[in-house]
Amino acid sequence: MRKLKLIPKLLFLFTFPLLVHAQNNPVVNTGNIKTVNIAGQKVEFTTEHAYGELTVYSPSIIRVRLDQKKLGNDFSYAVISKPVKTTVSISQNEREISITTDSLQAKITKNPYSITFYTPDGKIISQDEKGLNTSWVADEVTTYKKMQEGERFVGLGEKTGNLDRKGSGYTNWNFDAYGYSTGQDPLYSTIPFYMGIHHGLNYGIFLDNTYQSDFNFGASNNRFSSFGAQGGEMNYYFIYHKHLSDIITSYTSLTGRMNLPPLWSLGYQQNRYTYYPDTEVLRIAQTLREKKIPADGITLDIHYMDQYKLFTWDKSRFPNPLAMNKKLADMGFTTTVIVDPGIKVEKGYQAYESGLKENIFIKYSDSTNYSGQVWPGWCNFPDFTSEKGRSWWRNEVKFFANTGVSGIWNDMNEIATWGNKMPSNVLFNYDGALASHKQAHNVYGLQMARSSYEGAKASMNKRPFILTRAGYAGLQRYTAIWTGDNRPEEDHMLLGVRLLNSLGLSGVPFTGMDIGGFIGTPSNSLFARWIQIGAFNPYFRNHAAVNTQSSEPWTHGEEVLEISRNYINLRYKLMPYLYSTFFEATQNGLPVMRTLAIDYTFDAKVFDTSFQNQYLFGKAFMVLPFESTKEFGNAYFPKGLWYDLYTDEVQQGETEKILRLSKNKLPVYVKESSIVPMQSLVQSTQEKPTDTLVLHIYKGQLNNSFVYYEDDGQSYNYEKGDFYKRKISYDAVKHNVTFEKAEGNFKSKFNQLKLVFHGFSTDAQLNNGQNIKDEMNSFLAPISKFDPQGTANPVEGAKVKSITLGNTPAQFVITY
Ligand code: NBV
Repeated sequence: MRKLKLIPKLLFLFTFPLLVHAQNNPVVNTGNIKTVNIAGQKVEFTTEHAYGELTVYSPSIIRVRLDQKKLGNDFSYAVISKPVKTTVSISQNEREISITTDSLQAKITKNPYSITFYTPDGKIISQDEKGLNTSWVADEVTTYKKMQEGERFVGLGEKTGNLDRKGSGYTNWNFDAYGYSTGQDPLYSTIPFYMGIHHGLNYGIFLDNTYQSDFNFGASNNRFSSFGAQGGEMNYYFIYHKHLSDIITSYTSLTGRMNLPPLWSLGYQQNRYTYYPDTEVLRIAQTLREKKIPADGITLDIHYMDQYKLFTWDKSRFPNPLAMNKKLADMGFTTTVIVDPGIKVEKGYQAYESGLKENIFIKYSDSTNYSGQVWPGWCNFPDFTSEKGRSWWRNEVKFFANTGVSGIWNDMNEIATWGNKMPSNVLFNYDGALASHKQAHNVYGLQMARSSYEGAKASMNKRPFILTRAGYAGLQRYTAIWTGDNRPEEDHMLLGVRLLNSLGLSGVPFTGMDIGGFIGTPSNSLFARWIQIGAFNPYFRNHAAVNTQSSEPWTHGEEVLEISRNYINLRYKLMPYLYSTFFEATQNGLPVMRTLAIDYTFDAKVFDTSFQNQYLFGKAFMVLPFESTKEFGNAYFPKGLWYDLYTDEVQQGETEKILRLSKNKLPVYVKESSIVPMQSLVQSTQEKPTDTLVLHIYKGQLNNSFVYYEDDGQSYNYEKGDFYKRKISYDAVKHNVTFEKAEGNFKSKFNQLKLVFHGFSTDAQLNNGQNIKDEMNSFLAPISKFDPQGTANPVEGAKVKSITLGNTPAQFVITY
């Protein structure tokens, strides 16, 4: 009897803390599902504490939205595609809702709401962490996913740290990270997209929320990975494919792909903070030509402006910019200029007055213009999140077209102001939705780059080149990006490689870093190594800050000059390969610079911190970046055969090897079965190479293909069919190389085809019976002998089968 009396007391003791917990709990969970409405490819539901929606975007993409209030206006600066009509079956019972497409399944349990994604054959790809699911702490929303055994994480754009982000946490809040440390976070741009890898499976998650967002890949906890934001909806896209590359392709089907760049932007770019006056700019250009350093771009930093006022030229430094740019163009150079968003508050200054009149500046909540201090002093800032603001900027940007400029470099667009503390009560139009700084901050840079792109495209009558420092997911549609104010340090160079690789994983193929390091002067050997790596970066820019030693390739002595020239030469000879690789990026979103994690996702070695910097440049080249101070480097060769670029020596895959390093040679290997088109050396992309396209073919056991692409490199005529596109396939079983029928109306600049076979046995026969034994020379001579004058063709003397292509588009096959 006494025992029975005790029971209510004990119950009270146990439930009391729980009740208190429930009443005062600052964490609000979604709770149980209350109502469900299935409509086509969509499921709408309400839970105890939230509204939800799941939409099938494609067989491989499912979008999830959750909010504490009714789901708002569906607007995104990142996502440009609508759901594709697809076969999907959606059903429900008391316990769960099941969604099945041809490639993916999702199950939402109802009590409480929780979602799990499965492969078609029922393997768990990703699941909400039981008990945590999605919840809110005040306005902050977070989704927690169970940490799978052995799970790795890659991507998230411009983020420091290791290739495998397991154990780290990151914040997205675009930040002017001057001289950042190699572990600093956040940096300049925000791409809230990552991929998880475990048990031979991989998936992608894109959180499309522009507020400050936070990602946790097992930092300070052993339970979950999570993603969330300081405000707005939980709004994420779940993507599943068998291959990481297909996930990137799907992600870029949502956020868009890069446009074909102007060919000159793939050439070497000489920058400096700052070249002035005009005679100095011309001297630099002239010196590049005299020293036979191929180059295409000269970039002008802030000192070209009159007191840093946008859309002006300093009249004493640049009395006739049009004439200067014309002289540069005659030498084969193209000019890029910097722009910052801040418009100087100054009575009578054209851009300020017209901005005031058009009422395009961002404002405090009391409708007065926000002022912040940057280079010109106090400035107002155009609202690029309004069509009116963008249209104003597009119009102003005509100024550059009128003065012979072809590239626009968007700087300081995080927004950076002195003090870096723009108040939260500054308002942005947000395309009609009106948003606070908190919501608009991370998209400001993207919208500025977009406005520059649209303005330049409309006024320059050719493909413009746009570069940005800040951005948000989808930035690849408008602009290239570089990694800001890095340091001339060995580990910064390698961090730069990882930043570019990570941007590539996150849908951005056109990326670069300041070669040599921005803040300070690199050692001669560091500069040499960095420029070698730069030749294998998508955007190849040499830049240095004001008050540092000048950074042109000739400033580090004769030896470094020769090394620089060799690698810049190689870059120019590879232009047909590179341009075709960029074309591929426009088609499928795959990066030009590819971490090995893309092709060798389930090989643990590629994530090893000793090997994590290795990457593929396009499909064919594996680049091994090592510090310039090292005498030996530990290399990893993934599955397959790898040819030393310089000697053709073959390396078996799935092996490690200690390489002896030297200053004048960057270790680069070519993947078996590769097809690499090259051209003769030119001093700029405006110079015509000889009419022979040299095609290097590497023997291998894999089938492979390469889409060769060419057009005029500058106009939009390719949109009307003026291109030359030809698929070339290597068949390891049938022993042949097939040139498919050429597509497009463009007449190739190459009339001759020279085939160079690597690794074929000495008695191999071509289809015409010719013995190719004596022609099996290496791709490039050893670097010490390699093209020292910058004039010789590196494939001179190498093997070959020459074919006159004429303009015949017909298919032909070469057997070996
Ligand atoms: O415009 C000057 C610099 C520029 O050279 C650099 O590349 C940007 O990242 N800019 C930052 C302004 C601040 C430099 C301290």
